[in-house]
Amino acid sequence: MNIGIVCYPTYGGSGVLATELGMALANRGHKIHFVTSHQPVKLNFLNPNLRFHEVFIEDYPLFHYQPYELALSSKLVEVVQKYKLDILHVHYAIPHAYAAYMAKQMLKDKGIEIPIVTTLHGTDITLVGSHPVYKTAVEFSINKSDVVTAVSNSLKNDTLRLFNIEKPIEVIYNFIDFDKQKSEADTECMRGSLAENDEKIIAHVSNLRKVKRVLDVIEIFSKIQDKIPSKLLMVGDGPYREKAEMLAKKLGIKHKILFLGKSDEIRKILCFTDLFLLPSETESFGLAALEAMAAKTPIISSNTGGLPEVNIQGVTGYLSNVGDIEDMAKNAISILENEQRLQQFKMAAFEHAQKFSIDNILPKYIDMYENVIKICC
Ligand code: GMT
Repeated sequence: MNIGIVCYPTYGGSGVLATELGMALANRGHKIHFVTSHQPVKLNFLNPNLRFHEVFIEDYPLFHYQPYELALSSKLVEVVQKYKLDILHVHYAIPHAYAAYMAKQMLKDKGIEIPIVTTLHGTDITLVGSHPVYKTAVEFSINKSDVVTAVSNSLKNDTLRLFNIEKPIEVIYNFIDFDKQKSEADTECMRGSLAENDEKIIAHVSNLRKVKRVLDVIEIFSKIQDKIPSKLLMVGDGPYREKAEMLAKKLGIKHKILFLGKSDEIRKILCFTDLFLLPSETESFGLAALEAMAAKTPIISSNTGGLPEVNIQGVTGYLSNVGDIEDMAKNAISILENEQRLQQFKMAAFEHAQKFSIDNILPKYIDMYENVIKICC
């Protein structure tokens, strides 16, 4: 198949998932065309089946906001025609589903029919999409997509609750490529000089936005390190980094926390991590938690959104109400204080992560593409 993929090219979960999906499809012989504002950060160009088409925006002094949707829909029309695409798959509804619908209409005028798949990832529905300033257009463009998928049952239910949706939503979970995970991690899991031998390593990976409750991460760690010798690795960058550093300083634990910034070596870091913290306000799936589990790391998370579909209470980790840092710290300590229990949780996390293996999930995307190409247009 010739597949066009639209996504945010940054470190966010939806862009990472879309890029991994495109690369996996390319490895299986499909021709993949990424149409994005910049080169997706994780895109590896060694595969001749992968192409990247940059959406340029022409600036003009009159514009207060640059009309990205217009530039994207024009680019999609060009790429669909030139490379004879069979399908367009857009990740994150805003504004991609809307731009794809416009492209579809323009192509129709030229006698070309193309099916559109929209994958909902989370905040495009929960935090941003349902806001009154966007809701009408988001609802319209979801309803105009030929197929709609959501990354968890929880996100599907949120979409049906928040919008008036006239079509079925298929749940296709986020996935993990275990072979890649293995090859990118150090075989020996080098802890390097990050922590002393008697210290446990705890990690948080995110874009350090408000929704991730980054300050809770610091508070939970503060309580853990009172009882268990440990270090915290904060991976990623974002608006709450400075606030988190200030809180760590105030609590007198700054020397126990390493702010590593954005990293391309997450799999190596996870390899020697003992526990992962994800106390988010809302989380449609929690790809970061799945990546940690695939690296044999148990999860202490909130019980919001799709997290209970990924992190199983008392098996792969523990879940608590949003903001309940006491409970999260207590659960973390109970896992870390007993080496045998820690090993049990590590193995259970790894085993449960297999459910989301690329081998189980990729065929669902391929079947869905084949069906929609057959019936649509
Ligand atoms: O929250 C993020 O880190 C970024 C955001 C995105 O859209 O890029 O992630 C969302 O999509 C991920 C991939 O499907 C999910 O695993 C995340 O749970 C979801 N984030 C939220 O719902 C807050």
